[in-house]
Amino acid sequence: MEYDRNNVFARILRGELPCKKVFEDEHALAFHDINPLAPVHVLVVPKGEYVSNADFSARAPDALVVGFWRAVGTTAKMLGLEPDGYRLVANHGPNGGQLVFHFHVHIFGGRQMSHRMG
Ligand code: IU
Repeated sequence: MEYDRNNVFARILRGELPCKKVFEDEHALAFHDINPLAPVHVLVVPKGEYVSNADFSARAPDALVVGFWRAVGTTAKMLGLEPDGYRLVANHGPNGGQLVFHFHVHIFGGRQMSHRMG
C-alpha cells in the first residue's frame, strides 16, 4: 500500500490537527488516543512516512528505529506506567485491524490486562 500523506497521523505530525501530546522528540510523537480503550491509552508515531511495521522496519534509517523505540519507553515512563507495567500493540494490515495507515504503537496501561485477544 502507498503511504497517504493526508492520513490523520500525518496531519497531526504536521500540526494541521490538534492532539493531546505526551512526548515529542526528533524521532517520534506520542499523544493520547481519541477513543481510549484503557485508563491510559497513548499512541506513539514515528516521524516519517511509514505505512506499517513492515514498512518501518524495512525502510527506516537505523537511528530512527532506535529513536522510535526509545521514545516508546520514555513515554511509558513519563505516563507513570513503571513498575506496574503496560501493553504495547501494533496493528498491521487488514487482519491486524489497522485503521490508520501511518505506523504507530499503542501503549495501554492503568489496569490489569487479560491474556485474551479481541
Ligand atoms: P489502529 O487500528 O491501530 O490503526 O488504530 C488507530 C487508533 O487511532 C484508534 O485507536 C483510534 O481511536 C485512534 N485515532 C486517534 O487517536 N485520533 C484520530 O483522529 C483517529 C484515530 I481517525
